[in-house]
Amino acid sequence: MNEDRPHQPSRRRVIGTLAAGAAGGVIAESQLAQSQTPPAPPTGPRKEGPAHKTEVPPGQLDDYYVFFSSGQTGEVRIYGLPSMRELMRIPVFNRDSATGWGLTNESRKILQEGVLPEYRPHLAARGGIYDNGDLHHPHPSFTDGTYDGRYLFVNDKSNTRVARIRLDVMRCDRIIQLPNQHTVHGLRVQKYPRTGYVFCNGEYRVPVPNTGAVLDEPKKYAAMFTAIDGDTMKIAWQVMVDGNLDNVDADYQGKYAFSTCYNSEEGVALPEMMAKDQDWVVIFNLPRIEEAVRKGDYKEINGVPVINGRHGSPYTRYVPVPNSPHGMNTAPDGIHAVANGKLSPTVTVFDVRLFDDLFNDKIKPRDTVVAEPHLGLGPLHTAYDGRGNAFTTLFLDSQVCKWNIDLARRAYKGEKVDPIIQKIDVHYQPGHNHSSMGQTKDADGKWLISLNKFSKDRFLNVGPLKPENDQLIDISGDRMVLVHDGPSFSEPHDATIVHRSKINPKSIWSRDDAFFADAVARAKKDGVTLESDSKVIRDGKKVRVYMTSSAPVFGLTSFEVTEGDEVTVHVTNIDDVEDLTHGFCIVNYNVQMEVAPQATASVTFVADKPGVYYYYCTWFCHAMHMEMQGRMLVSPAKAAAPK
Ligand code: RUQ
Ligand code: CUA
Repeated sequence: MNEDRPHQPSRRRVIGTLAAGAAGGVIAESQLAQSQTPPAPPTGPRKEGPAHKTEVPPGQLDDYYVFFSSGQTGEVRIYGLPSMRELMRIPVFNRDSATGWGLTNESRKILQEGVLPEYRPHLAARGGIYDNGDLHHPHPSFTDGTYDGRYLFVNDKSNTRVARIRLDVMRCDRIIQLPNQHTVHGLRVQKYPRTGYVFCNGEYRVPVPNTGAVLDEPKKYAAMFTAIDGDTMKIAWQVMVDGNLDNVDADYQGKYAFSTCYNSEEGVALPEMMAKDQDWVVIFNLPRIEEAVRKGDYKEINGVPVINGRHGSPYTRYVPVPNSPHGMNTAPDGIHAVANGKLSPTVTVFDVRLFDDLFNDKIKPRDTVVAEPHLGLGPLHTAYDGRGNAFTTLFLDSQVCKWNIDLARRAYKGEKVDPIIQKIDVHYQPGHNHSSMGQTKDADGKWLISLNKFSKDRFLNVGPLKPENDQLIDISGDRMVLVHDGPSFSEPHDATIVHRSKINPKSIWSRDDAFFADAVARAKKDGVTLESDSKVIRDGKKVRVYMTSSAPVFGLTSFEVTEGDEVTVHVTNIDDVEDLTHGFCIVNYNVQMEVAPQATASVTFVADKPGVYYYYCTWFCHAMHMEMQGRMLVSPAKAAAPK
């Protein structure tokens, strides 16, 4: 064991360190021997120890899952916390060579169905699929105020889409594109009684409908607030608002959602958007909106009930807030919600219990504000520890500010108290932050991640394009302590930290999974049993190739098709050993897919070039993995047609 640890400190240094730290200063030989030969790390859940807090020794597991968005990369990344090791990537709006996301029939169907009919002709030349996405906000589904392990919902700002990821298999199963709306920026979910609604903010204002009849007349544009039913992934309703919509959150009572607006001026150029020093938060009254849908108080546009939520409507209230506010964050106490001032050094604290009175016109909009502490420059997002403290990122100051909500309320009433507890430098320019379980009523106040947009000098220089820096901060004590720098590729925009007890993924696929139900149905029509048959079915110019994969062989060592055939290859991984994934790639044919244990994956292409083309396994599965191969023989079209 010792030969694995060449950098072990010398015996003398160990004695010195231990002696300095020990109360009595007397170190027994047996203790010393123990310190030099640590026991083999146990497997299983991580135990709290005196070692460095982020260290998760080999063989031990992290305490939390972190779901990172990846911004313009368009995927979701799963990290373990506190180690901050990347565990997995889930392709969503991007293309992914490893898994074949965007190449397989199963993924293409999801991506194609996620395009509105009006945009399908526009994408026809690209196979009906968007190639890019801008994934900002990953939010898991709730039941009763905390995560329930069913789904993760994510937005695509760039093509106005929302995707759902199944947390049992960590794979995207549905995508929808929203009509009447231009971008989805803020995305959060209903926390109570369950999700329920997925709330989606339209950031840019456009003509509704956007047909070209209205062009350069910004006063005629509108932004839309959309509620998707997370169970069906259908749009429940939309609310047309004044101004625009940036970020959103919801209460713990299931009554209200609220969004920040940075463009109350309704401008289309920067000076216009910044003209006023106050914008607003718009509050949506969910029961009233549902009532409007029932009663028919809406206009149907592109098949969606659109409710008028502009100033003066019974469905919304607009609360003035300084100045171009950005993040919107509900506290785990179920009482407070914070709008982050961005261009104002303040955050605005609401007491959501006052919203009933506001909607009944018993109080004025600003009466719902119970604190507005001055924190520093560029407040963007706020996280919570569940003990009454809040942590706000200060973009311009490159700091995280810890402050106390109760002290802020007292200061707002005129008491001479300072709500600020501590400021810590982060590196550099933080956007989002997120605390462990902090967006649920189970906030546990242990960890905070600060997602910093710039890393500058923190890492080895990798050229003009630098990584970003996700810093881990220990918030379990009275003071914040920075414990880890985490470089990452563009752009971990936001993250959600979920305790591992909330999520329970499968280790191998179930054969009846809906993800490959289409392939199962096709096989059935062809009289093929996917789990045992390897055969070729010819149906005119269409050829369906079925084969199993079992380390280290494919069910077919070759198959023959004719130039011009439309070929669909189905591979079923009949290995049922955990982690025994196969891949299927055809050389020079733009075909590649991953087939995890007990999964079926399929891909369709035209065999348009005659010759011999090897297919091979791309996931290292066996000592004979290199030999896991076969040949596709494509005969020239002329030879196949007898004269
Ligand atoms: S917003 S950096 Cu796209 Cu998440 Cu605040
Ligand atoms: Cu199968 Cu490598």
